[in-house]
Amino acid sequence: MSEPGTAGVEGTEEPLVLVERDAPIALVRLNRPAQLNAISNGLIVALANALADIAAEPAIRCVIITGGEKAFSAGADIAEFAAATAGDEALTGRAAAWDRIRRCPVPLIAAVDGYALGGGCELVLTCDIAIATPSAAFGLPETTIGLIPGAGGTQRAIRILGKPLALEMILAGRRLTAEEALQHGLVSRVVERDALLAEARRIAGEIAKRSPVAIRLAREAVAAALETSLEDGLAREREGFAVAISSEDAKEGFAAFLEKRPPHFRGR
Ligand code: DAK
Repeated sequence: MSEPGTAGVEGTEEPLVLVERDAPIALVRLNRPAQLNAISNGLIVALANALADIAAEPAIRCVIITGGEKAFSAGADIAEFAAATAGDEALTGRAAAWDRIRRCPVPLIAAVDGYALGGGCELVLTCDIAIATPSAAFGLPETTIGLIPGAGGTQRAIRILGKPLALEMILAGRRLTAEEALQHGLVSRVVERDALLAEARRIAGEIAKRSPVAIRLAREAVAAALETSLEDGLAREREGFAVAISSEDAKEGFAAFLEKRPPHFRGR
């Protein structure tokens, strides 16, 4: 999974992301612990590649993205940025990798322990669902180093957290505790560290039980709420509903309910 010359631990062939497959769930762990999982170009490309590989495997129905105990991710690699300029190919490649992650066709669950700052917080905002331990801390401190969030933070934080809180985070460096993140809808649960992955797997397992067609259409309709007007979003929902109700999966879901048995969805 590692890219040439982008070893997780400098000078070694340690991969930048570790992938464990246990169908229907894959777990992807960011793996630059000495740099608090700072997002280098290599790391973001490795993550996008790992998700593309996983998305091509029909047996995998949900992906959990996690980091370490001290940090989910402390954000973009500042040392790398220090050597970059706006037109750099690496920066362009980084944006393309973020776009690929955003469009991942498989649901993503962020399981967050420790710092989720800058790009780390943006990765959480990009995931479908996020859960956290009580030690998690969320922030968008880019302006502290003269940058602005570059992976969707200015757009998603305001939609998810509302303007005053998003702007306090972006303009004044406010960090959210896990409880605050829960209260404001950035995460859906806070669980103890030793239960974090089990809880993420439990949620992933629930997603995997359901119709893949319905999951895909529901994600697309919900994404429209963040991306378009209410009118367009409602139209997208109506279109998705029409596709869902004509699917084999829906027929199976109705039959299973009426016959009082579990459904066997085939993703069609
Ligand atoms: N980059 C590089 N190295 C980092 C790092 C980072 N973001 N965060 C931590 N490290 C490294 C430290 O340099 C240190 O390395 P050594 O000195 O041991 O070699 C090691 O990780 C441990 O960090 P600390 O010694 O600082 O640990 P502390 O416990 O004292 O502090 C901290 C932890 C997380 C509070 C602190 O490390 C910190 O403030 N880190 C920086 C957080 C930050 O400012 N993040 C935002 C970065 S800007 C874009 C996409 C995304 C973005 C931009 C554009 N495009 C698609 C265009 C995103 C931008 C950002 O995220």
